[in-house]
Order: sequence, then C-alpha cells, then structure tokens
Amino acid sequence: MVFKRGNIPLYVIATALFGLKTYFIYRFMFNISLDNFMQEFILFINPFVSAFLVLGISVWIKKDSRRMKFIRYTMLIGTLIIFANLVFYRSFTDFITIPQLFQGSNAGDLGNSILSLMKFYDVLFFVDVVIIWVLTKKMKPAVKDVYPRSNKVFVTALSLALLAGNFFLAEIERPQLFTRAFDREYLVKNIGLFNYHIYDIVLHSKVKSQRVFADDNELKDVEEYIDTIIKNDEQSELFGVAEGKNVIFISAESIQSFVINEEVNGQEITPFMNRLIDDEDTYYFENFYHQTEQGKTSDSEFIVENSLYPLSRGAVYFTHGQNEYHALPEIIKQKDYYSAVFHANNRSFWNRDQMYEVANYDHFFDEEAYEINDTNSVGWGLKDKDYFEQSIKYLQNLEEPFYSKFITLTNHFPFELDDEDRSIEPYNSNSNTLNNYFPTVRYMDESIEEFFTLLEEAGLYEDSIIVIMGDHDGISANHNKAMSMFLEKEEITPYDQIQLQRVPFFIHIPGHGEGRVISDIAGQIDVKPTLLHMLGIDTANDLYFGNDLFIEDRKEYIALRNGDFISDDFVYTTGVCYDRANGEVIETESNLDTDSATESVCQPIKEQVEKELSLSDKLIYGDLLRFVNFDEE
Ligand code: GP9
Ligand code: MN
Repeated sequence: MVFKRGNIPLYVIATALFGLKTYFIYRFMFNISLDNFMQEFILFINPFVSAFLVLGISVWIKKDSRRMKFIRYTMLIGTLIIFANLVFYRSFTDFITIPQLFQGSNAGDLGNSILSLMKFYDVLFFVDVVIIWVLTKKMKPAVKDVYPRSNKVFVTALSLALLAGNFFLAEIERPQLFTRAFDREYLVKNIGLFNYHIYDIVLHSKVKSQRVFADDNELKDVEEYIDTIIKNDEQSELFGVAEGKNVIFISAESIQSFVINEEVNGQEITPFMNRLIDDEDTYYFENFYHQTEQGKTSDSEFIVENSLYPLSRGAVYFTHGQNEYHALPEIIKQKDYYSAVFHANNRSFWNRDQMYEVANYDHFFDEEAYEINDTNSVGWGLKDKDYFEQSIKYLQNLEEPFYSKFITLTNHFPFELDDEDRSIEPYNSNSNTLNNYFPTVRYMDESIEEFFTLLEEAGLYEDSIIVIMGDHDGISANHNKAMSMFLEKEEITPYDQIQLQRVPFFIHIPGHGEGRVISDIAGQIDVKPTLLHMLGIDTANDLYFGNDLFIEDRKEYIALRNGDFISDDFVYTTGVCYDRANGEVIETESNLDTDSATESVCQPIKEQVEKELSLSDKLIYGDLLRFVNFDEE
C-alpha cells in the first residue's frame, strides 16, 4: 500500500483529487469568464478550500470505518452535485437553483435532452471517487489515521481560516458579492459551487418568509413608481383596433431574430415570416427583446400575461404559482373573451396547470387533447404541423371572441427533426446545436404558414389578429464560436450577445393595411398593455411595467432580467456601456461606479432598471397583488 499512516492523510489526498477535478471542471467545462489574475487565482483556490472544509471534518470521526465512509460519500455526493450542475449548464448556461430542484416533474420530461447533454468522457469525472473508494476499502485496519486533538482543532481552524480568506479575496474582487443576487456566475467563480448552493438555500428561505411579512404598505412604492414612470395618458391610434376580434397568439419556440431575412447554404431560413414582414397588414418589431430567465417559455408566458418581470432565479411559474395575479385572460373577461391555451405537452410541465388557473384561462388543451404517436412526434413531442392541424377543430368550436395561445415545440433544443420534415440542410460548423437549429426553425416557419392557411379555410382568419412572438433564445453563448462563423464576425462580443437576445415579434391584423417595420426598442414586458389597448381595454387600474408599443411617450429602456439593458442609445452589459448604434465601448465598469455617477450616461438608467426589477420582485415575493381590488377603484 502506498499511502500509509504517517504519510499523507487520506482526507488530504481526497481534498487534492477532488479540488483538482473541480477546478478543472470550473475552468474548462463551465464557460466562466476570467478577466484578471486575481479571478484566476480565486477560481483556483476555492475548489480546494471547499473540499478541505468538508473533508477536514472527517478528522473528528473516531471510528475508522465511519471516517472512510464519510470521505467516500462526501466525494460521491460532491461529484454528483457538480455533475448535475454541469448537465444543467450545458442546456441553460447557468447553475442550478433551489427552486429548480423542486421542478421535479420537469426533470422527467427532460429525459431526452438530458441524455444528449451528457458526454462519454463525463465518466472521467468520477475517477477520483473510484480511487478514494478503492483506497478506503483496501485500507481497512492496517492503515489508520489517528489524530491527536490538537491536530483536529488545527485542521478545522485552518479550513475555516482558508474559507474566510477565500471570502475576503472574493469581497475585494467583487464588492457586495453577497448582497447582489443578480449573477450566479460571479458567485460560483468567487466562492465555489458548494458555497453558492448554501447561499442559494439561505436566499430561498428568505424569499419564503418574505410573503409572510409583506403588507399592503409596500404596494404604495410599486404603485407610485408605475404611476410616475410607466403610465401616461397618451392613447395609441390602434386603441380598439382589435375590439371584438379573436386573438391568436403564437409562442414560437426558441426563435431568435438573427435568422430572419437570412440564408443558410444559400437557402432562406424563414421564407414565410420574411414575407409576413413585408405584408401590409403586419407590424414587425425588429428590436424586440425577450426578457426571460431560468423559467424559459414559462417566463415568457408570465411576462406576456402579467407585464411583470420573471424572477432572477427559478421559474416564477413554479416558485410563485400560488400568488394572486391580474393576468390578461382575467382582464379580457370584461369584454366577454373566452381564453384557451393549446400546447401538446403534459399539463404540469412548468406548473402550467396551476398557473393557467390562476391566470384565469378557461381551458387548457394539453397533450391529452392530441393524438400523438411515433410517426407524428419528434424530440419533445407532437410535431408542430400536426399540432396546428389537430388544434383547428378545437379552435373552431371555441366561443367567440376568444384569446388563444399556441405554444410550439419542435424548434426546441436539441433541435431534432425527421428527414422527411427537413426542407433545408443543416449548417456546417463545430456546433451541432447551431447546425440543426436552422432546419427546425424552417420547419416551424412552414408550420406557421400552414396554420395561417388552416385559419383561412376554417373562416377564422378575417375576424382575428395573429400575434407571433419568439419565447426566448435557442442558441446559448456556449455556441459562440459557431455563431460568430455564421454571423461572419471575428467574435461575439458582450454587445453582440445582448443583440442576439432579440426575438421576432409580429402583430398581424388582416385587412388593416397600415403595417410596417418598427425599429424602436421593445420587449415582452410591453405585450400586455399593447394587446389590451388594441382590444379597447383601459388599463388605468392595472399594475404593469411595460408600455403600449404604439404610443410615442415610452420608457427609454428595455430591462433584461439580469440587470443588463438596452436603451434608445446604449446597450449595457457585463459592466460595460456600449453605443447601441455601433457597439463601441462608451464606458467601462471603472467610470460607471457610483463615484462618477454624475458623468456617466449609463449609470442613471442602470439604477432605474435595478429599481424597476426590484419593485417587480417585491410585488411577486410579497404576493402584493392580493391586496389590490382591481374592480373597485
Ligand atoms: C415545454 C415547452 C418548452 O412545454 O414549452 O419549454 P422550454 O424548455 O423552452 O422552457
Ligand atoms: Mn421555450
């Protein structure tokens, strides 16, 4: 046996192995940006500090076999936590949060995606666990680590001192790290994945208690902000344009604006949508941003229904599905609208069954309403073309006027498609995800075209307005190399990354004749007031954070959920203020901080954005809408 008592203690070997592995994964598996040596250094030490902190506890365990067991299971559980984060990260470019863990029912449905997110070399991440397992099993009584009390105290004191040192460095590198919850990557890179998870647990419990202590006084801040900053008396020319008409809202899965009016292998990617843009009955918003976070599609639904921001962690559909809201389906009841959602997935996914009830939808046509078999499904489920085809009979039988939401599915990661459904060939880059994205986007484009035809044939087209919105991005920053190749850019800068968050937004009003392309900045937060006004519904009593897209006097910015923003003139992200027109750097973090706030152009907007997001959070955390009587005022 190589490792004997008197040589290196087992917990030290375990710390070294586990720390090294964790560092390797941080550095090369996660896409963590490191700007200076200090960040490199902190990232290097924190895996060892965390591993030592926990494995060092083992010195207090007297019985050999128990101590070995403790070390073994610490290694295994620690590895599983890292691995789960890694798989999650490959899909979401983010780390797991506690609310997400309670989305158990989603995990089952994610089955296919999860497998495709695992790589064969992932088994290597368990090698150190196996080594320790074998060592501890073989080391039985012959090799024992016996520690005098002074040693034990020393080990624990040292591990705590190292942790304090790590936190101290982190605080220097990133002031207020613990008070700002915006950015998980900062937390992980400064204090490590495990300390981040502890931080997340504490934060989550805080959120839970917030509701208990909230009272209606807090509502005043929100109301005051909305009255002064958001609302105004201007009425759009389109107010009432869709009064009494049906609304057909299509949530187009994972489509980003960069595919619009573009070609791949010399083929148009979205011929139908491109034609729709030129149609005189269509308003197309070319600078429309998604504002979703971890809740993806459900976040986009939440924003559209409520004109509130989703949460920076977890999916608000899950975490706050028991709140009271004043959602669009409920409001349009005053004009006798019937509302229904069509989505061929199981009804509990994203907690939709609960949230749709809270939002006051009258009916949810879930997967039970569809005939789904091997030939008509791919990837996540029923193919979009079959989905629209099967939906039309239900739509025809709805009470009119209706508000209907269609959520497509085929253009979902990992972008699988059967050969017979493929009209264009994949792209050719180092990212299969991006390569396969184009044919599935094209398939979705065709399915929407067919849906338009079906609507005409069913006699529903003329009396409806049709809204198409991309729910969120489909290609994450993990594929930036391939993306830069497609966009023919040298690299994807943080500015480009923000511009890639644009998703298509169409409002098609048959017979209207005044449609045009609108370049003003816009976002999902604006959809609710816009639609309500088009339906001729006054929103003076409602509480919301967006603006009618057809009025002049609008907020000058679109806030992304992580605190980044796009204003008329600037794009702010990663602490840098860019010129929106050309992507040139205007201000860096150093002259953006509070001391020079007076000279900064981005700082005032940044503060406003932070305030707005925190007020929206306050409303949700405190469940404050339960204190509002919307009918009364
Ligand atoms: C699931 C579908 C996709 O029902 O809406 O959800 P996403 O993963 O995009 O949030
Ligand atoms: Mn989606």
